[in-house]
Amino acid sequence: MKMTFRWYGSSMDPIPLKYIRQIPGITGVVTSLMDLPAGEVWPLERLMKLKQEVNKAGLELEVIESVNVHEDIKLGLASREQYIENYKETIRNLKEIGVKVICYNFMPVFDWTRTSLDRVLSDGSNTMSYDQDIINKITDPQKFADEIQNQTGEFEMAGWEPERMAELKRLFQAYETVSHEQLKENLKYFLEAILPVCEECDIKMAMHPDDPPWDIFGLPRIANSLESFEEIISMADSPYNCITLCTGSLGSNPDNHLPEIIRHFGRKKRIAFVHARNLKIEKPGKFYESSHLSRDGSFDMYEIMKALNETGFDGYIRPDHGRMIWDEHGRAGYGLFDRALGIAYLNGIQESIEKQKK
Ligand code: DNO
Repeated sequence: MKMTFRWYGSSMDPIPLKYIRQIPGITGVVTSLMDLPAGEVWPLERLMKLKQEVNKAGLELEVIESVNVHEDIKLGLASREQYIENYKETIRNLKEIGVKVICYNFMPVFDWTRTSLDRVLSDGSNTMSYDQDIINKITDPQKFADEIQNQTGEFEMAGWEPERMAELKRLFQAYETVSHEQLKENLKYFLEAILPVCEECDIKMAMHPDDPPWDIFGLPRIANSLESFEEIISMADSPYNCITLCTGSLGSNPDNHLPEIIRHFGRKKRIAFVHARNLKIEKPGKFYESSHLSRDGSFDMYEIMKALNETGFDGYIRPDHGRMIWDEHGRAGYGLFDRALGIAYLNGIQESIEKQKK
């Protein structure tokens, strides 16, 4: 498997590529053109430049996270046709720079959601947390979104694009008539349209689970369990219709048995990308993001890595959200230090699994 690191681009990420290059075992970065609104074609010229910059630092660029899906596609509006054509063109351009995997999600309106970005843990570090009781009390999602944006400092929340956040009211109204079944239909339509292009370009689509893995604010969510992903990979049956196995997103629902889900989709060769992180479930619907270490959180990271190895996983993996430690100032969840510690830890587990195999 290839160890990677999410990086937001030199104008948006305070972490220099040369630091990332020094993390043991790293092969490449996972990035995107974050300033482009969802639905636009990613220009080849900009992609070439990005690739050159990453390669010059001694790193590969084979995974994009994310090419965001325009809301009109998720809503199934007639205007989706143009956005789907644009998505196809972006896929073709990504092929030109050697990309192998595109991570995306199909969550209505909000991407990942947290209720706090800076909860202080007993060791003095800061972390992100989620509490469904807080969400249940929110009557105005716009106010909530503004508060979260205020906590991010100068960094925009990935997946919370300003142009989307600016029209929350309209979007909430538009989703009033979209059921879970309709959302699935719209996903199927999208996948059927783009997968032939993915096959032609040898690029896997890796769908990210809903985070948290249940409906929020009354919006339908459809990618949050073994069964729902089974439905998703079968609705458009192509080896390019794959999953981003995000341990933190799926695992915040304790009914999701992570090693079992990994074995299930790993055997089918449908896991293209892994987000490996840990979190501590405090009670149903309430959790905080811990260090990657198994005993700090609720997941057995050794069993997770073992399941990946057992199914011969040879895709891309990255540490996921880290805490803010050592007074680092950066993008919530995406600092350098704790994610680098996460990689060192995953490397250690991997080495011991490989030695035991021999
Ligand atoms: C948050 C990320 C998500 C993820 C998207 C994939 O930290 O895991 O924003 O990138 O959902 O499209």
